[in-house]
Amino acid sequence: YPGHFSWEKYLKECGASAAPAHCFRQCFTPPANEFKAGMKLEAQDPRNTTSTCIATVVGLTGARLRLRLDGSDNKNDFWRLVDSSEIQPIGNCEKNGGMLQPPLGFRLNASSWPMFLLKTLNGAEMAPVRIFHKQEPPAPAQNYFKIGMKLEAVDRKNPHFICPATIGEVRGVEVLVTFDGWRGAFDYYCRYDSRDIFPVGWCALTGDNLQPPGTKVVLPKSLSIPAEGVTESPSMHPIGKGTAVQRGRKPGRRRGRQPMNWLHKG
Ligand code: MLZ
Repeated sequence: YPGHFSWEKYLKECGASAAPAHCFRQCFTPPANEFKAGMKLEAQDPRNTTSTCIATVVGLTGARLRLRLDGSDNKNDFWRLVDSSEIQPIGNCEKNGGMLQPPLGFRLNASSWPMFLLKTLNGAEMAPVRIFHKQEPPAPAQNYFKIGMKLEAVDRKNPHFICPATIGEVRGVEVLVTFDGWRGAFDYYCRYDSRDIFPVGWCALTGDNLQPPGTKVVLPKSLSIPAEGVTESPSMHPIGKGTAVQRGRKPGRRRGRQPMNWLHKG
């Protein structure tokens, strides 16, 4: 459909190649998502990972769940793959001798937690054990990523987004995930076996919504903001006036070549 991003065209245009599937800690065929909105489960509190809380599925996107901790607010939703080891059926914590905890930022007084728990679970639709995946896929034996390989990655600042990205650096067990067309604003380092990175084509398989690349151009070194300690000279700013370099695009005027042939037409 119009405006849909095509990896095939984009890879050709960039002269780049996709990171092979064996680089990733993901299933070759994405896990089925049989969860429904409203179902409850146990999840590790992302802000306090030693505590197990009750969470409600508030949304579904591809092979991921949008989760909200019961007793928390709606400003701290988080996303988990359905085969994540950080989600479990209700009853799992107790079975292993643990105790369910109130989330960080519990709305009520801590002393009302036992009653809150009772009420939140009473008559709740608990996600059935059979729709959980037995295990997370195993991590690849080593970091097989190479600089320049393309992938799909969770934007950690906007974790509902999965976006086209490029491996910018490989450092031991870590990789630098750089988001195409965003000039570094969303880049991060992660382990090669992070569950936030996926092979090209993942979203197409899961039905998750892959964002198109940004349209911001990487400025040539000669136009970028000088490093600290570097004295500015007028020659450093061959275009425009003023001290700060114009990094944003002026309305109605596009600077440089903007190939966007990866948009399907019609
Ligand atoms: N509204 C935000 C979304 C950016 C998403 C970038 N993902 C790599 C913005 O335009 O800043």
